[in-house]
Amino acid sequence: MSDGILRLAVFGMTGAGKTSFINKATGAQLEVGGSGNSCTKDVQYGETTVNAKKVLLLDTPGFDDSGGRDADIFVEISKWLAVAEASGTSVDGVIIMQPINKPRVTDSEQKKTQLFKKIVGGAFYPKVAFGDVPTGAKVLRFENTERSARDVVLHFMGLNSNPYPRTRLLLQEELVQADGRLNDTSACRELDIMLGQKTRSFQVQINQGRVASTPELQGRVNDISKKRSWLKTIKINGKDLLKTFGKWAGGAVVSTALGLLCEVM
Ligand SMILES: Nc1nc2c(ncn2[C@@H]2O[C@H](COP(=O)(O)OP(=O)(O)OP(=O)(O)O)[C@@H](O)[C@H]2O)c(=O)[nH]1
Ligand SMILES: [Mg+2]
Repeated sequence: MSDGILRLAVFGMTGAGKTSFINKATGAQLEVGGSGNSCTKDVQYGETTVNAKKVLLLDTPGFDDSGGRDADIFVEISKWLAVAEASGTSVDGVIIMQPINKPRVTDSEQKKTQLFKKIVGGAFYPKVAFGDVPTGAKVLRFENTERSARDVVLHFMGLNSNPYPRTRLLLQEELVQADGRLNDTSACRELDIMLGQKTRSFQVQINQGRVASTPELQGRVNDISKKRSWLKTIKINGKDLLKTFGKWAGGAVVSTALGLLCEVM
């Protein structure tokens, strides 16, 4: 963007350390999770200045593999990206955080990485820092220190000469092409496949007597099915969202996610 603000979006599974990273990079004190529970509920951001340039780091709720809620998180991230697109705000880089303190990458993490790749799209990979190695993306290490967090930000600053060229994520492009129909995006299709696999795996476990068919489990299976149908009905219009959110706040900043945008409008 010609406004000279560097905007980076941070994605990753719950507990990957997204909020911790943003706190270290910016000195913010956003709430950080404890053992295993998903922490960040809404999109929020931290801001800082590096080399006299303003940097906004977008913190997103992590997918937590609980099924239905992953659909809600995906829709929230999609809305934010659509509003960003509608307001002419660029995403200058994406950081996909992956924990390295675990002995191996779980199947669920691998699937979610697949989903992030579909949100971001191959053309954007040069502006992605990743925990694994898709072609063109850069692997950077955050060591839970202020220094390493700043180094990550500096990496993106180096990539984005000023004025920062505008780049779109695949999901943003596809939403424009599909007139806002979320279901017509690669990422939504990927999520639908994942949710379908999740219900089938629950069903197989129940049928084989490996888990008891409790009302709680049945409830989760039903919730996922409902969310899959719901995803097919969603239409996201970034411009409309911008207006609606603006009204809620009487023209002022409503949520932290929009704060990121309102500052540049
Ligand atoms: N050892 C170590 N612990 C970390 C690191 N980053 C985060 N943690 C810890 O991991 C836990 C979760 O960190 P968060 O920053 O809340 O993770 P998150 O990705 O924002 O999680 P959600 O908001 O649930 O999506 C916290 O207890 C952190 O202290 C790291 O680099 N090293
Ligand atoms: Mg968080």
